[in-house]
Amino acid sequence: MISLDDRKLEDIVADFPILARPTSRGKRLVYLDSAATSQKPQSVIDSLVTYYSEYNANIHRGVYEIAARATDAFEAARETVARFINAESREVIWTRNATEAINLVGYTWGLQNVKRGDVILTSQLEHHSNLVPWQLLAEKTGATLRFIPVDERGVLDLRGLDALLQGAKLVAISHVSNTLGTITPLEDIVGKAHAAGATVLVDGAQAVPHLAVDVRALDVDFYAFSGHKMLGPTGIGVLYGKRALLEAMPPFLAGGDMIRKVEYERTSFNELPWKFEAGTSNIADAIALGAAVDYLRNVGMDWVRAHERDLLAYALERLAPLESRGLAIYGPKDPALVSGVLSFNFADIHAHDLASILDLEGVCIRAGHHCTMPLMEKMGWPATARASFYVYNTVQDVDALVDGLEKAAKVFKL
Ligand code: 7TS
Repeated sequence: MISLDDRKLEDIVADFPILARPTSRGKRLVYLDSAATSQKPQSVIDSLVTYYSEYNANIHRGVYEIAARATDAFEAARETVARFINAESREVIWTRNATEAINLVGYTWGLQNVKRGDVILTSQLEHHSNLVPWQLLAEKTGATLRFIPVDERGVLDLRGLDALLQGAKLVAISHVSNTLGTITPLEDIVGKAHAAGATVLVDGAQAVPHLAVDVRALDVDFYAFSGHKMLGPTGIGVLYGKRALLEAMPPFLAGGDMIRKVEYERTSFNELPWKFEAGTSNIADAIALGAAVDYLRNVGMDWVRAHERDLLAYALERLAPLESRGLAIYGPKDPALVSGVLSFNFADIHAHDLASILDLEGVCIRAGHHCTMPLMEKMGWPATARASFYVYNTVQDVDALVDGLEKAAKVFKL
């Protein structure tokens, strides 16, 4: 049965000011689109306001007090994030988002290491951010793309993995699918990939917000994620890389801060992590991401995972009666295999119409291809409606979703 810890959950909900604001139609805001971006707790908002109102200054250069405070807070946030994923601080590179982190690897490690005839192995369920960069790299280098297939449930089929890994230089795979929420069994892939001589990059954009992630235990080489999906602000993301790999890589962007010594004809580069952080960094948002991680650590990632599993189980139970009226739920219906994502279609109602009807009730879901067009094409879904859960969602939110779907059934006379 569902064991939602109500007092704790009430306190969490109260930390998110946006959830207390009714919609323009006077409805309670039911936010079920955290896979697109999460809401922000007051502590994260305060962190931004405090930086700009108390110690806004550029970092790594000013000697005055507020510049030193800004530098300290910026580097402390890096340490907080590093500890959260069990990395060293110098292995945590700030980027704008997961997309930029993945592209950074493509343009540096990729162009340096991937050669004609090499194989880049990815999967059929990737977000475009973990597909298009590898298409570009393959085009530039003459490498070949290969795909781990997904079965009809949307689960990776690893039976042919050994053959797929032959000749692989890179395995680029998501930790959690944004469209279906399926969790990739990385432990079944990473060891084999390394044994085959491949480097492993994991797109963790949908994992770090929802699961306890330990990059060292996973033994991945690169791991990319975004701050805005994990209670942090937009515009800040992370590339984790194993130190030896990052040290051997050429820089990505060039300019200030990433240098040690510049002469007219040549430059020597800064040490890690700053070698990869050219120009003025996103100081405020990095600091606020540190505040978001503090918040998540306080809540506890085990609690986050258990809470989302409970919500998903509850949603599956509440939605089951609608299946006889044409509700199709995609992905494995097993909360142990899935993070807090629920993708569905309802009879022949277009997903966008469903999302619009739910919006009238204050329920925010996403409809479309979720930046996984090849997966949608393969599965034969023109679009899906997607509800995604996070720390601040409640059973009442799930009830509002179900009520909204009942309304849609009435409108469409199902
Ligand atoms: N990888 C995965 C698995 C994602 O879900 C997303 C964003 C990205 C990469 C890119 O993240 P960004 O922060 O660099 O944009 N996914 C979604 C989504 O599912 N709905 O909106 C954005």
